Amino acid sequence: MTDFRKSVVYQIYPKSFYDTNGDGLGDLRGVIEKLDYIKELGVDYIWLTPFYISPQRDNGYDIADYYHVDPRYGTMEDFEELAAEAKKRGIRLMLDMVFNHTSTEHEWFQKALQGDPKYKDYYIFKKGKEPGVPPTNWESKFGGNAWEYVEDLDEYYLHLFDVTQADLNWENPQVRKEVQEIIKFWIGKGAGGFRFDVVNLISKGEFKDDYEGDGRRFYTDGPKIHEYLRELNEATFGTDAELVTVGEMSSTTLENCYHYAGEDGKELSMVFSFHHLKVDFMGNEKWVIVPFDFQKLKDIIFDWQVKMAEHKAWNAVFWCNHDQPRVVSRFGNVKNYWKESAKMLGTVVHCLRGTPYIYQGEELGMTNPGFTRIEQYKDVESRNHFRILQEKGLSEENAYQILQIHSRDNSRTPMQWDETKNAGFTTGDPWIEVTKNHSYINAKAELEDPDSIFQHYKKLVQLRKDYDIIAYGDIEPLDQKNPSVFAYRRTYQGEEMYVINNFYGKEVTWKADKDLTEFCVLLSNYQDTMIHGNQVTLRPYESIVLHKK
Ligand code: TEU
Ligand code: CA
Repeated sequence: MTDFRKSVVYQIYPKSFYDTNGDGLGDLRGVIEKLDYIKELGVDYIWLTPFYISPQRDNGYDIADYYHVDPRYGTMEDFEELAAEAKKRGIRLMLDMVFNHTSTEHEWFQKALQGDPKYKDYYIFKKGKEPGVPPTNWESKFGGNAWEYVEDLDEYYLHLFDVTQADLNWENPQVRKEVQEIIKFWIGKGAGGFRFDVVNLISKGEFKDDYEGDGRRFYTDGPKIHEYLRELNEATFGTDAELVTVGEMSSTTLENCYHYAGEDGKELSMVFSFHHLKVDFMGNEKWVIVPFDFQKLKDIIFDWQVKMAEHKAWNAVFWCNHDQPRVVSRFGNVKNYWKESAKMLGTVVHCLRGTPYIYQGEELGMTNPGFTRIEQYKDVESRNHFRILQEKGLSEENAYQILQIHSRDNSRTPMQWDETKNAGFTTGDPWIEVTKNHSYINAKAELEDPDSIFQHYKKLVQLRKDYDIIAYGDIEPLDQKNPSVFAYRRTYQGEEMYVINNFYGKEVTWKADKDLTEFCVLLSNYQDTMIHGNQVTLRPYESIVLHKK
């Protein structure tokens, strides 16, 4: 049996991965063609973001038909071939399930709009507080009020995301039944697991105005969330221990995650939480420019590491996904220490307690593209906020600076396969521009270079397989207040591991509580190490993993 604690997951955003028919959009056949590349990295699972029928307002997170492959991505035969070819290589597919909302083009919503009472109750329709005033003052995560008025019905429907993403009514048992059927269908098609999109938002609490925030307190980790997850688990994936699940938990709490990802397996295998990726926000406000808070980053990661372990609950650990800027641009140093900092960041995450996720291109050290024109941005959230920021009085230049740092498109540029035009992603015109640095940041070059970021990630994946201490060991933060070093110790059955990382570009000497010369160096990002007794001198972004039996 594959143990998800010893596994590593590789996330693929098919639209930007590899295009096989020259239409500028990546496709499922593109994933099939690149399976050997993924195999080379050594990962166990691929998480595929949505490829179902969708108008693509939110790149597939707006699903109009859960049972069919969008022709832009291929056919059901392509999916089946992909599942079979992956299996041959010992790789399993985790499918992305979006059940907080559907596209407004979904048949259910279309029937609801026509006033069909059965389907109206699939969604959350409410009367306005008074003519012209939405039911609550909640804000959509993509900007503006979260309710949309439908004249024919004289009612509003809830959309926590885009106006074309209508929230489903999980209170309705019929909706929960539909969801179960969809999951069973994909298990039948060979899914090896699931990632559940914003799944902690499905249980809406009271519909009240929020005078202190944007409304999230009323629907995040809502009153029936654990009940719904247990029901789903029992009715579908819970019957097969081989199926691994991860829930995307928006603005969640540790207390809830102990249950979402508890050892009893009654809900999910593990959770994504995002608090550690808000350290360059102002509170919950992401559309600002502030330097990242290193102390906060460590405090949050360690808090989650230690407390989830105490409660025997399991984390997904990650820096990157299709909603986050590239980590080497965010916390590393692309200009002077691109390679060193990308490797260091990989090590920090992969030696933690939890299942690591690698987002396509992260293993190459791909960077933010630095777009300078709004036409280059495709993401609905980025485009909305570009407008909203200027409505608030920011200059266009300022709005661009913010997008360059925070836009979700930073991670959605095409995968950089080689140095040729369009980075070898497509022979046509790519749907989103390729980042210019593909002349040297690309898979072909890094597969050939024994010292590349790719090779470092490959070693990290292998280390988790070779050393049980990484998968099963306890974790203890070290020198947590150190202003530039991110260090921790893992322990397991008498074995010890030190993971010591310089997070900055200045040399620093770090003192351990014991003699480090007795340890073996398992991995580092320099040719040698400077260890003397219990002291280690760390060069810019130096990262060392030490082990003792
Ligand atoms: O994202 C959920 C989510 O709330 C964020 O990641 C969001 O994109 C960000 O906080 C906005 O600042 C999931 C998907 O990963 C994302 O791609 C979808 O757009 C979203 O749900 C809606 O389905
Ligand atoms: Ca294509």
